[in-house]
Formats: sequence, structure tokens, C-alpha cells
Amino acid sequence: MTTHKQRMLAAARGDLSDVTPYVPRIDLWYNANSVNGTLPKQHQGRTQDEISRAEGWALHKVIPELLAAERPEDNLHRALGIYDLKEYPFRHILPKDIEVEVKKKGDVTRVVYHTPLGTASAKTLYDEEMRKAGVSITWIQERIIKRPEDYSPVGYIFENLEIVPAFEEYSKWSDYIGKDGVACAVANLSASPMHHIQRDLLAATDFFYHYHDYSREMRELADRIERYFEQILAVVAEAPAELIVWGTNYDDMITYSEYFQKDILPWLQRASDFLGSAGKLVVSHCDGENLGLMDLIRDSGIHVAEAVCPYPMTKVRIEEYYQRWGDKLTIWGGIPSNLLLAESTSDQDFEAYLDHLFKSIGDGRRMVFGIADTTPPNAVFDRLVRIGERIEKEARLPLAGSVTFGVPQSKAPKEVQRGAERKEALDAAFMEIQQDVLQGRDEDILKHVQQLLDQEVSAQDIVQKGMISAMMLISEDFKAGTVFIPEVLLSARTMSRAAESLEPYLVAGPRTASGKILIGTVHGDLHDIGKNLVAAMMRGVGFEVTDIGINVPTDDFVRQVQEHEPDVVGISALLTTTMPEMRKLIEAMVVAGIRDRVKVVVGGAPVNDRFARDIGADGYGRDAGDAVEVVSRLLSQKTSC
Ligand code: B12
Repeated sequence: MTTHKQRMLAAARGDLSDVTPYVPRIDLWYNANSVNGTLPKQHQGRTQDEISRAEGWALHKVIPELLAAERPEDNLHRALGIYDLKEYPFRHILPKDIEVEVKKKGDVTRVVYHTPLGTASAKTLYDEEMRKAGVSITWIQERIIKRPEDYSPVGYIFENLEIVPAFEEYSKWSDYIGKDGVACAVANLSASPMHHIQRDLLAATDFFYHYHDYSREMRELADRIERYFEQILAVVAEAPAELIVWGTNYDDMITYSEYFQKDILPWLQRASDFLGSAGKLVVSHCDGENLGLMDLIRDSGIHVAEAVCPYPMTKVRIEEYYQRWGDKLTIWGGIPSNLLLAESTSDQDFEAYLDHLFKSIGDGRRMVFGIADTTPPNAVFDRLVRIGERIEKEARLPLAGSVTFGVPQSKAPKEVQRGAERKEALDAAFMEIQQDVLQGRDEDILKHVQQLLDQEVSAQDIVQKGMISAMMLISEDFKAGTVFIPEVLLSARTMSRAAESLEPYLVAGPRTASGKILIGTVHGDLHDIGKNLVAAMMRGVGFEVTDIGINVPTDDFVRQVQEHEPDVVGISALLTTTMPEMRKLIEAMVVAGIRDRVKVVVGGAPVNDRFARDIGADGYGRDAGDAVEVVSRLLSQKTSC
């Protein structure tokens, strides 16, 4: 009988086996339900792997179990993005002249590195709530790079870091998996040195600021990390593993195409070529929005794109993935996790998606079925079982379908000359200011603002005609997908700095757009990139914004609303499991008697207009540009009634 391992390897190589492999990832679901005592009856007392084996599913072994270190020191260096875990066929040796100091306080661990080039430190958090939610990774509360001075000591660590093979440990783990799956050896969760800096070393939003402000320091650090990456390549090429994990977590917003092409693609190509010629296949975890990266990922040389999460959770449909990638690389995933949720997908729609899936993948080679990114805690377990049953019956290879490869369908938005025509209509005197905002030139704008003030132009005019108009252009272009996160952040920062300098000249009343916004991410949710972007954009157009951070408990959120008395409360959630927190929060605001005093807008990838209305919010913002529009509209309603 063909084993799961044989099927998976055949699919990874582009060969036909007997049936398409089914490899559902269930870690998040398992962790949450076992902690909460809610595993299905028949599986109580079982480990995650025992459940998969009992159901006849292949074991999903791609992402390392970051919390399952044998010794606490094995993931002590999490803030450096380095781990000594069973899934890695090598171990790290820190240089002897670095003193590592560890301080634990409650759920927070602080690690301080004293190097000959200075000291750097970081804090990680793992608390009861995270445990209950099944979160499989600690949260880096304070990143190792916060200020430009941190680049040097961190560079020293990487330049002097040694790695040694640990093939025996890896083989032990691989033997345990045996024929029930493929033990993907983890080489690197980052795809390139710059991606490593982005993923692990800086806070998500800071990365974009530093990429602009400290590009020299960043490039130098990336160069110093190269040596570490080269060592990894050399060791894993010799490892007794068939599939090697290289690179995780791309997203066309965060690793936008221009940056991906410059700072990620070359290393993905290098790793794929090198490991490919050593007889290995490279697996990359492509769980984000891939629309703007479709061609780049296809041309990266990777052999398997894992955790591919299609429409309706993202913009690219499964058939398009297959048409654009299926002749070059294997697609692992294909079943978006929201299909497993009763509240977002009916049984009928769930079945219809599977019908469609089986028809969209040609003869079925180069496909490994999986849940992308992972099974949510509140998934309908029977649906996981049902997928397996249908695959067994209906995904016998070869399938009858045919596919025309290389057909591009949905298009990533084209680069356009930002605001080119609209610029002409603007008064020339304000053009320079507008360009400063558009280009994020936060030094120049102060000079240009002063020149206009010297010519006795009013501060209001400078703000309205120069600055706000620019921010509106940025906001429209961001909505249209023609500018990306860094540009928005830099423009918003330029705008804020200039507005601050104008404050003394702005007589009476709020300086630009008027209104106070309080924004935060709900309890249990650690995603902050989108929320930060919304906050920056709001600040940019002149709102007074209080950002109360991430993972904010409901009581705390309500208390802060009482304290700050905002006009609008913005709530962000990125996980289907934390969406209900939004409803709770609105209800708590009603109980506290403050709901009528504020407008509430919600946002985040899984949220939509209908959900917003359902939970009693006043508005929903699809993206940062939309958020500005919605908030402005709500505020004008508020003042007119
Ligand atoms: C980056 C990322 C992470 C990073 C977060 C880093 C950070 N500092 O934020 C890390 C690696 C830490 C992470 C962790 C996890 N993640 Co995550 N992550 C993502 C990813 C790839 C991108 C999110 C992002 O930043 N997008 C870019 C920003 C700009 O877009 P945005 O957040 O949608 O925000 C825009 C709009 O939504 C809107 N908006 C957002 N907030 C607000 C608020 C208001 C008021 C308004 C009006 C508008 C608005 O405007 C924003 C700007 O345009 C998504 C994939 C995806 N497709 O979303 C997965 C994703 C969200 N993660 C997911 C999962 C499962 C997890 C984990 C549970 C993984 C795990 N096994 O532990 C953990 C959860 C940790 C926790 N408790 O929160 C799933 C969620 C599935 C689901 N529907 O529940 C996703 C969808 C991946 C997937 N394909 O399945 N993740």
C-alpha cells in the first residue's frame, strides 16, 4: 500500500501517485481544545499526532513546534529568530565573548546580550490567555532592535554565530514520523537576511521606518547575517531530509512586490538552486495574500508552496493558483480555514467548495490538500473528517480535469504615476509640500512649511491644500493597491511632523481633520500591522489618535474609552477566534453606559460589513484608506445631529 510519505514525496516531485495526499494541520485546534477540555469525545486523552493517525491523515510537520523545546534554553534566543529544536538539523553556538543574561518575571522573559560591540536586549511573553487560545509561539513584546545603536551588537552576534550539524536528533524525530508524513527539516523561517531582520529583529511597523531611515545600518546587518545563512545552507544540504523548509510568511502588503523582488527573491532562488542540486526539495510557507507575488513566487525556484490559502479568505482563487503555478511547483493547502467554521460557511457552501476544488487541479499531480494556514480552534471537526473521506473517494489520481498552464487571470494593481494628473490641478505653491508628504520627506517639509509661513501663507491653507490633499491621494492609492505600507507610514509620519510644527500657528480648534480616535486590537489577538497603519493614516489626515495597543482585555478597553473620551473607537481583529471579542467589547460599552457617546468602527481581514452590522458597530473599514473615509463620514453625521 502506498504510504502518506510516498504520496507526499510524489506530489512534491510532480509525480503521480494513487491518491492526492491529505495533510491537515491541527496544532492550533488541538492546543486550544485540549487545554479547554473540548476535544471530540473519541479523541480525548490523545496527542495531536495520535488523532491524525487515528483518523488516517498524514502528519503535518512543516512548522516547528516552537514551544516544545526539550530544554528552556533551546528557544531562549527566539528574539534573534534562532532555535535549537528537533525539527532543525543543526544547533547554534553563540560566541564565547557574549554574555547572556536571562531575567524571568511572571509570563515575561527578558534576555540581555552583552557583546564586545554593546548590549542588546529583548522581551518575550507567553501567558495563560495565549495558552488557552492554542497559540503556538511566544510573543516578542520588545524586539531586539529598537534603536540604531542596536544594529552593531546584533550584527556581532550573527557574524560570530556558529552552527553545527545535529542530524541524529533530526533523524530521531523523522523516524518517529516514519511513513505517516514527511519530516520537513527546518533550515530557516526567514527567506533572506533582510527578511530575517523584518520577521524577527524589529517590530513590524518599525521595520518599515528603519528600512527608510537607517538603510545603511540595515544593509550592513543583512550582510553580517549572510554568513549565518551560508552556514545553514551548507549544513542542510548534507542533512538526511528530503524536504527543507526555507522561508515563511509572505504577504503582498508586508513583503510587497518591489521589496520581495529586491530583498527576498535572490535568496529564495539561491537556496532553491543550491538545495535542489543537492537533491532536496524546498518548501516555503506561503500563507498570506499572494496576489501581488504570484509571478515572483513562481519564479523563485521553490519546489513546494505550503499553506496556500485561496479565495474566499484571500484574493486568488484555487484554479488560478493551479494555472499559474501548477506546472512549476507543488501547491500544499488549498482549503481556507474559514470553510471549517459553521458561522462563516454553510454545509452546502463547504461541499460546493470541495466540488470546485477537485475540478480545479487538473490531473491532480502537484497538489497536497491541507488547511490553510491551520485548523481554527472552533472548527467543525466533522468537516475535517469529511474532507478526508471525499479525498479518498474523489481524489484518486489521475483526476479527469485538465488545466491550461500559465494563464494569468486576476491582476495585481498596476503601478501608476501617483496623483500625476490630480497634481496639476493643485496650486503650485503647495505642490512642494504635497510632494514632501507623498515622498515621505520629513526634513524637507519643515523647511518648505517655514518658507510658506514666511510668505504669510496661512497655516490652515498649508495644511488643507498641501498636506491633507496629499494624504488623501495616498489613501486613495493605498486603497487601489498602487502604494504599499511603507509609503503610507512614511507619508503619515511626514504629515504628523509638519502638523506638529504648525500647531502654534493654527488658531482655535483642532488643526486639520477634527476628531479624537481611540484604537486597539482585541483581547487574544497580537496582530498589529493593520491597526498601526490605520492609526498612522488617521494621524496623517489630522485626527488625534490614541493607540492602546494589542491584546487589550475588554475591561481595559472600556476603561480607556472612559478615560480618553474619544469620538470614535476603532477595533481591530485578525483572527476568526478573536472576532467575538468585538461583540463583547461593544456589549461592555453598552453596559458601561458609554456606547451612545462614541461611534464604533471595526476592521481586520476576517471582518466584513455584515459582521459589523450584526455586532452593533457603526461602521466597517476594509483598509486604512477606507477607515479614514468611514470615520470622516461618521464624524460628520455625529456633528450634524
Ligand atoms: C503577519 C501575520 C502574523 C504575524 C503578526 C505580526 C504583527 N506584528 O502583526 C504573526 C507571525 C505574529 C502572526 C501570528 C499568528 N497568526 Co497571523 N497572520 C499574518 C498575516 C500573514 C498578515 C497580517 C497583516 O499584517 N496584513 C497586512 C495588514 C496591512 O492588513 P490587515 O491586518 O488586514 O489590516 C488592514 C485591514 O484589515 C484594515 N484594518 C485592520 N484593523 C483595522 C481596524 C479598524 C478600526 C479599521 C477600520 C480597519 C482595520 O486596515 C488595515 C490596513 O489596510 C495574515 C494573513 C492575512 N491574509 O491576513 C495571517 C493570519 C491573520 N494569521 C493567522 C493565524 C492563524 C495566526 C496564529 C494563530 C498562528 C499560530 N499558529 O500561532 C498567530 C496568532 C497570534 C495571535 N494570538 O494573534 C491566520 C488567521 C486565520 C483566521 N481567519 O483566524 C491568517 C489569516 C493566516 C492564514 N492564512 O490563515 N500572524
